[in-house]
Amino acid sequence: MKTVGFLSPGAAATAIVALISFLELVYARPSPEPKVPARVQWSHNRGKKIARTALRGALDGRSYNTTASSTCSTSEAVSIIAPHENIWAGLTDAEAVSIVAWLFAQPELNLTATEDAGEWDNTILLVELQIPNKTDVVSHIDGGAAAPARYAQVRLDNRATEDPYYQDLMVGPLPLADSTASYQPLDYPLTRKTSGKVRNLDADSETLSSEWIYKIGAEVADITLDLWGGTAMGLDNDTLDIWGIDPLWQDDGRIVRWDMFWNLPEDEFDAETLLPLGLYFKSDVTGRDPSQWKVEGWLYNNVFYETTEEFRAAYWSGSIEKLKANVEGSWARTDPQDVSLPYDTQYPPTTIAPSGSRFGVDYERKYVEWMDFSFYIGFSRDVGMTLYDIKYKGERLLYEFGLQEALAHYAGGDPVQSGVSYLDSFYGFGPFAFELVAGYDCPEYATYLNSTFYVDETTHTHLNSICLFEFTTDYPIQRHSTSAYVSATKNTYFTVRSVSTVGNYDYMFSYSFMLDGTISAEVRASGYIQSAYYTTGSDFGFKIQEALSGSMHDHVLNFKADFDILGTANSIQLMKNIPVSRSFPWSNGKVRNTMQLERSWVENEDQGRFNWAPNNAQQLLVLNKDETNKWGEYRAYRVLPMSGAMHLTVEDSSNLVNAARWAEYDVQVTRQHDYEPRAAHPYNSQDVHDPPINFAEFFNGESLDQEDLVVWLNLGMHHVPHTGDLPNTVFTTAHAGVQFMPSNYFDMDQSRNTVNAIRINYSNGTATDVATFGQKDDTCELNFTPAEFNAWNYHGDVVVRKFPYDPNSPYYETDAIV
Ligand SMILES: *[C@@H]1O[C@H](CO)[C@@H](O)[C@H](O)[C@H]1NC(C)=O
Ligand SMILES: *[C@@H]1O[C@H](CO)[C@@H](O)[C@H](O)[C@H]1NC(C)=O
Ligand SMILES: *[C@@H]1O[C@H](CO)[C@@H](O)[C@H](O)[C@H]1NC(C)=O
Ligand SMILES: *[C@@H]1O[C@H](CO)[C@@H](O)[C@H](O)[C@H]1NC(C)=O
Ligand SMILES: *[C@@H]1O[C@H](CO)[C@@H](O)[C@H](O)[C@H]1NC(C)=O
Ligand SMILES: *[C@@H]1O[C@H](CO)[C@@H](O)[C@H](O)[C@H]1NC(C)=O
Ligand SMILES: *[C@@H]1O[C@H](CO)[C@@H](O)[C@H](O)[C@H]1NC(C)=O
Ligand SMILES: [Cu+2]
Repeated sequence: MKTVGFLSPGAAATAIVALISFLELVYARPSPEPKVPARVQWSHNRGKKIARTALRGALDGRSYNTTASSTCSTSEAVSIIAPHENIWAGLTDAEAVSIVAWLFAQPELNLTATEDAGEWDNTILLVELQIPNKTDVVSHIDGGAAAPARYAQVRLDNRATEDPYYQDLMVGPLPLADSTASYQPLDYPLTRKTSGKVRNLDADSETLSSEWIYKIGAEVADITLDLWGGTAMGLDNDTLDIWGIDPLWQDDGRIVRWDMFWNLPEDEFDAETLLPLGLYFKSDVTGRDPSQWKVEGWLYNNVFYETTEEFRAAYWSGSIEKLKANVEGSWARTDPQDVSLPYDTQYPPTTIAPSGSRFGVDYERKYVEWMDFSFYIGFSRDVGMTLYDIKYKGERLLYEFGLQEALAHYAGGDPVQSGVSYLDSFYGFGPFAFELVAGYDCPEYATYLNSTFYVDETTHTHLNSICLFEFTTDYPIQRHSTSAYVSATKNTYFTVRSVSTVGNYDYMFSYSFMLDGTISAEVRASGYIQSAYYTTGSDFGFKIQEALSGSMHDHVLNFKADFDILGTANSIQLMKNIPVSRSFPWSNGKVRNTMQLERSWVENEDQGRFNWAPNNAQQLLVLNKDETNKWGEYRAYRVLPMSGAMHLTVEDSSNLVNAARWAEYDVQVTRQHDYEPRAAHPYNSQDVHDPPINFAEFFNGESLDQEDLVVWLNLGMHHVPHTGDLPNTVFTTAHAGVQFMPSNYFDMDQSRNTVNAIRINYSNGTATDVATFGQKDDTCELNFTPAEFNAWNYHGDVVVRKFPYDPNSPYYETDAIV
């Protein structure tokens, strides 16, 4: 039952943004001192308060202060207790320590501590929770069965051999006990059954730099000095760098690289990927013996030279035109420049949370409740944040929702741009989910969580790397005007967000929850583009500087949405708007040109890979055929692309072969199997012909009729960088997203459940009644200080050594790719 209260005519809430815009505050000054608080008066609507039910009592302990002039709350999320353990949370410190020690005690693994290891030693790359099988988790959390046994996933880097390989192992059960602890190859999640092994093409990275790449740089130092006044020889005074394709060419049993020269920026900005120099060389680096590696040619100004001697001879003969270099400048620096916008130095409008956070978090278990939604947060090295057990009004909608892989597939007229197709989980999203910047990445009042990942016998903690917040949009979720009244409802939603900076690019991932029951995932890209030397021509990009081309590329990001709509027996219905010519009993025998609906089912996996229909004409509905609403319609959730629902332009990519078959369609539906938990493996790039996970092999004609289904969705951008990508790509337009919205799932719109709505009756020029439905009615005084963060609290990553275990000497260290 709603309690409805009325405001007297004329009393309206004051817009806080207007007040704050008038505040005189000094920001970002170089001193860690807290600033003097400014105080403003925040008037709440008057009306009757009602009990909040959403947090199931968690908030009931807080009294709503109806006394005027109390201080506005700035509290973090209410601390709550999750209904069950977070089965997907990582290993505890004690578990990680015990596993590392146990691994070192297994003589046949022949492990060397990373600190002491060279290129011919075996090391541990990863110790992480092996995500338990869905089947076991569901029978535990729904069926009351015992909690599934915990195992660790261990990734070894076995380099004490001529044929170096990575190997995935499963170690457990946890806690490790001498009598039961064992390890076994982890290949059930892989389509390739080779005991979890995949070759390591990166085993000799140090030798490759010192004994190969820089030696070649030294061999042509006469030319690089003449062309660009610098060298790339592995010396401190180098002003050039050399790097190239990823994945390496892997055809005909050979491992072939293309590398190129880049200018190193001399200032502190990370602009190297904007400074290509247009000189490329090819080398065959098959095997582990550098004496067998061969330079196979040079490319400069679109002319190919078969040997270094041929290139040098041509160069010094004067027959080669010296091309312009890309050099740093203000165009590549992200600090503000030419600042002269009107009123720009005044504080911009901002949002605040005057009542404090209106949601609950189990900080320890990383469990969240907001309004009628709840979910658990998992975090892994490969993909960063994943959401589990997403429920709405007590029913599970999604068992798992998260990123699987991100591809940046370039193309170009030169072999390096043509050869680059980054599969970013190789680098990992977890290690690069850096601390968020309060007030910029998330609202100042957000609640933050840490995330932890394993590296080199230590655990690193990214402080404040996941943010949780509510936000009220600048538009209502509902409104309607008549000649007698106007009604509107605030659109307040909840977001969980993290940002991973994988090399030059920053990916922002946001999962949001709306009052109507909609869930969305969005990804945005910023950071530095990877650019091309301009001689590649207009087929592959725009010219964006004197000697620079924006290198065209497709970003394709795959998300796993393991729906459980009213149980795990689900089907996919496609419903299309189609044009028809049709006559009706009332149309006098005449055919009318009109439209109608066409429905079909995705029967099996042979039909399970498809693209969104042109003109957005097709709806994808996930439903349980046995569950209908009051009107006999299926209770469904619809998958609705917001923008950037797409697939890879390149067909049967020469770079990727079988390593990213998941990128080939917009939407792909499979039957859920415990042995198909992931669309991609981080080492797919190491063996593109026969990768550990070939997604195409998931499709083997299985029925999709009333089965447990997984929808694999691709989001991304066809990115052709233009001058607006300099110095950085902007989040406003480099954006893609998808919504899962209730479609006949309820008997009516669920956003009617919020009291944050208004109806104003009016007549003959005046408002006659104002209904506010019991919105919070107290007045508080806003202390603006907490709404403005203290940037001096930014820390970077905290590291704790696990082997030997040294919990009492944490230190700060942040590793980025560049
Ligand atoms: C309510 O406001 C009064 C007056 O500002 C204050 O003394 C009291 O502590 C507040 N109570 C709560 C629970 O915030
Ligand atoms: C164990 O690793 C070392 C290098 O750390 C290597 O020299 C040795 O051959 C390896 N032993 C076996 C049995 O593989
Ligand atoms: C870089 O340093 C080396 C010695 O460390 C020196 O021989 C060389 O001339 C220097 N190069 C340049 C470009 O200054
Ligand atoms: C994050 O880690 C820091 C340092 O260990 C700790 O003080 C803080 O309480 C952690 N935050 C959360 C939300 O757990
Ligand atoms: C998970 O499921 C796979 C595939 O059915 C199975 O091979 C594996 O043993 C299961 N893992 C555990 C820990 O039970
Ligand atoms: C005006 O508001 C009151 C109170 O909600 C309602 O009873 C009445 O019907 C409204 N009048 C119109 C014309 O909507
Ligand atoms: C509207 O208001 C005006 C003046 O406020 C009054 O003269 C007029 O009679 C009103 N009309 C109706 C229909 O109530
Ligand atoms: Cu891009």
